[in-house]
Amino acid sequence: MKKKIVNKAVSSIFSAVVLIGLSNNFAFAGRFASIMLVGNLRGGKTQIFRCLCGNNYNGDDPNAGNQQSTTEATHTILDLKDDQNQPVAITRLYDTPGMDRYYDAVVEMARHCNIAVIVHDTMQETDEEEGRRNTEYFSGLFRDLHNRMPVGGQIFLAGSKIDRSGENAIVHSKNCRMLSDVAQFLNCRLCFVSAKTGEGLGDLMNHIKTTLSGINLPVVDNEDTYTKCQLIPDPALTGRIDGLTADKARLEAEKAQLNTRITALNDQVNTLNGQKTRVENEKAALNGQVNTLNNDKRFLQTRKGELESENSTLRIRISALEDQKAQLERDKAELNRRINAVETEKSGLNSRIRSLEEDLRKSREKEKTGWDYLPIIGTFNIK
Ligand SMILES: Nc1nc2c(ncn2[C@@H]2O[C@H](COP(=O)(O)OP(=O)(O)OP(=O)(O)O)[C@@H](O)[C@H]2O)c(=O)[nH]1
Ligand SMILES: [Mg+2]
Repeated sequence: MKKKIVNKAVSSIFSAVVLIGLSNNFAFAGRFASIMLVGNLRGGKTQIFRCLCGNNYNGDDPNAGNQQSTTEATHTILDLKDDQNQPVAITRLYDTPGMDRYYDAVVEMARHCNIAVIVHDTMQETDEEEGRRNTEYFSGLFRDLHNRMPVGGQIFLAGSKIDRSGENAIVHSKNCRMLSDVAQFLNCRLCFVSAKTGEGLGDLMNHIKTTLSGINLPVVDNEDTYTKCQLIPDPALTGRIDGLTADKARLEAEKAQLNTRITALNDQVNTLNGQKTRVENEKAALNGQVNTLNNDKRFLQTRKGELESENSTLRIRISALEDQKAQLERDKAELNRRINAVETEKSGLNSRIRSLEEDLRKSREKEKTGWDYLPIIGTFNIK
């Protein structure tokens, strides 16, 4: 009986161990993840991809065929395990092309990816304008990826080629600073790696594993979407893209010409506006003068009215004075006539006085001489 109980206990423990083991296996065997390396041209994605897949860096080998840009999304399946060699996820790691014309197709891939690693060359020559464009590019890429990634998806930033930092410390630190600003702004993880020396790749892989362990992953692998050659454009499309690129270049040239014309026209408009302002100022000044002159005119018209009424008063007075003058002339003529009459009377009287005096003198002579006539010795006049 005792032996039976012991056997039963042993077989229960054994079945429990087997069950736990199996359940662990099933749990992890069914976790499938996808990771994409994304970023701009020549950033170092393909070399990082090679190294994460367990291959050697061959970026400096001219015969390796890796000097050319990637034109296809390729993937390798990695069976990721943690430090305790426990399975993390069966992972499709995708390398993607960095050329602009694949941008839309590449961001569409994010719909299937749980992690996207944005790779940027820390040795990229960057002036202020370029730095601003890079920051905009990262923000736009982050937004486009984030909008498409499944729930729980994570985006990392990876600064690449750090083995070259000694070649130009200023450029390197500029790019590192820009990346850490972007990472802080977008609140995403940043690591620095070199595919050439392997530096930082272990950290990157650890971040990937830790992140995948915390994400709810699909239990069925149905995302075998982006196989090799998936993104090679068909010749008809390439021709069309080339045509559109040529059109775009032509339109941009036209746009530049139009912008130049617009600038010239704006200059003319500014000049004309300047002239208009001057003319308007002159007009305002002239209007001021016109107002002053109108005021003067009103004043002069009033004054003219006053003077005209004074004039008519004076005319009336003049005509009255002329009447008076005519009367005076008439009175004067009358007086002259009377003076003449008096003169005539006076000369008549003088003649009479003289004749009387003659008579008197004669009579005195006669008295003295007894003569009727004596020569005249002197005369006197009555005045
Ligand atoms: N010194 C150094 N050079 C590297 C490193 N990684 C890449 N390179 C160089 O950069 C070149 C471009 O690297 P790729 O990995 O092809 O870049 P990519 O991002 O895949 O480029 P696209 O496919 O055009 O988008 C390589 O040919 C190497 O010459 C690195 O870690 N260190
Ligand atoms: Mg590449």
